[in-house]
Amino acid sequence: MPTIEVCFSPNLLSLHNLNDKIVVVVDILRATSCMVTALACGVESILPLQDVETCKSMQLQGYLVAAERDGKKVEGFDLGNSPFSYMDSHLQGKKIAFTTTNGTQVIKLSESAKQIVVGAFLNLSAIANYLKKQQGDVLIACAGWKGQVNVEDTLFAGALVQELSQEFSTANDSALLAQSLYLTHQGNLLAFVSLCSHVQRLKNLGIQKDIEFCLQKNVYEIVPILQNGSLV
Ligand code: 3SL
Repeated sequence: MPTIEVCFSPNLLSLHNLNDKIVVVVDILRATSCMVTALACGVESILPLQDVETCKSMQLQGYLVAAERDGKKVEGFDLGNSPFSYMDSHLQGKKIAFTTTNGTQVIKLSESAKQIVVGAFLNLSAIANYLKKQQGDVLIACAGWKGQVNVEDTLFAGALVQELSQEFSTANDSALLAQSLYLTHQGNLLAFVSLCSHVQRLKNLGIQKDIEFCLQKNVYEIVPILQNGSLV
């Protein structure tokens, strides 16, 4: 039976051997929710990048550029980090270079993985079905916040563990911890997530709508996969 485990913070990724794992990167609020939305709405590809300057320079190569730092769109960029801004027919067929505070950092840190896919509540079942077919060991890599653990990514990890519990065995206690948290709060994810630090941090930015959207399950069927450095 393949195994499933959870890495709660990017600072713990070095404890894992990634090259024999499928890594599911998750940043529920809001990077991976945006990526799933953008690709589901017809964006051709997303190039995840770590720094703002490199991202901006991709404009010269015909990319639209998207950047978020500390929850805000970076000045001078085409797009920020709200899933609603990616539901735009003008973005269909476009390539987007994307950098965010935590989400795109984890994708880069996971580059030695056998494969990287991007997960969110929005594509939970699609990711679970994909992983069942692959039959390989899985690591769920939570973006957290600047190296710290967070509630919303851990809840997603628990939901995915729950979906896969018949087909995968747990490699260590991490999957069990996340699953137990999810099972406790699955009846009202929004109430629990509303207490979390990132929501408190984002309160002044007026993104309640984004938070509610990002907690919806199975809105999209898409499984974004990193291929040649870009998510498609
Ligand atoms: O940290 C990130 O990558 C972002 O998703 C954070 S925010 O939701 O845009 O604040």
